[in-house]
Amino acid sequence: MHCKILGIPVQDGAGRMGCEMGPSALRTAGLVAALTDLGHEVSDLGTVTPAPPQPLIHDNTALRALPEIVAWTTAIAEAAYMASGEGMPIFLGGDHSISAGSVSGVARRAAEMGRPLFVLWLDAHPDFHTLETTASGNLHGVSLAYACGQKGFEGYFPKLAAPVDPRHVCTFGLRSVDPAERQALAAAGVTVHDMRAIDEHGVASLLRTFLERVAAANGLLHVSLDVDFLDPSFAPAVGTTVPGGATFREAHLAMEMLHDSGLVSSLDVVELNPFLDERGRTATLLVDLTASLMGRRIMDRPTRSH
Ligand code: B3U
Ligand code: MN
Ligand code: MN
Repeated sequence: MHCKILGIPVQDGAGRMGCEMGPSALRTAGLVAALTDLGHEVSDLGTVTPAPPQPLIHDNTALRALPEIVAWTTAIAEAAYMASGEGMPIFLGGDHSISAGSVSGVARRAAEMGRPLFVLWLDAHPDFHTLETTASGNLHGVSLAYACGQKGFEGYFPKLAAPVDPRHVCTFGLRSVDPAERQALAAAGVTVHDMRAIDEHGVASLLRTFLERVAAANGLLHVSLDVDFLDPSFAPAVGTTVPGGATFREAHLAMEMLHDSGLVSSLDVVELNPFLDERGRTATLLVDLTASLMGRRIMDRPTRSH
């Protein structure tokens, strides 16, 4: 596989500073070597730079850094479109607002290829607010809703070439959902596997069912990995820790199954805040999880997927 790494040092979408150091920490933790060791060709395409921000006014006075995030989204969507189609773009955040651009860019490419794009959103949060409903005003909380073509982004965020069908989205690991998001997820038909569902049914059965749907539709699959999907006890480097997250083995199992499916066409690794890390352990874990997604395994034996 040809891995194409893009650094996207956005922090204005999160409530606190530090995510701009995310790409550097992931590179320092050995991402390129981990992928090369697995036999992949790796191109580090460097750092995306934002378009110049334009003034924007919105009725929701809580919104923070709207012009900056819109400018980033424009640039990221273009970079994602250019990097996709062949090989495996890996988008290094940056906070989760970067996925407004990464998902919309790869969705445009998938539509041109005549393939449906599916999205697996590994996160404590669904990030399904609109510009009207977000109370925090932090725009890392709106990226999935935007990419799915939810209402209210017109005239602010770039027009979507190909909105993702919300019925092709699976949110996985949720445990912090605001009331407006709960309602919007249900209305849009997003698949929600919250931590309760993972506790009851396990990662393997829930993920297998989703992957079978992707395969049956001949879909492409974008995976968006928010650090807070993981339990903060071993992934502390994130601004929005929520207890009760995925364990070390649950996360690796998900990555190993994703690899075995052969369906993943692009990946986000987001919300790493190295300022909050403990001697690089979260960055190292994210590199190891990315390696599992790209084929590292404990024993040289394929996991049975059926
Ligand atoms: N839903 C809340 C909290 C949140 C969303 N994403 C993160 N935190 N990381 C909000 O601010 O929109
Ligand atoms: Mn998120
Ligand atoms: Mn989150």
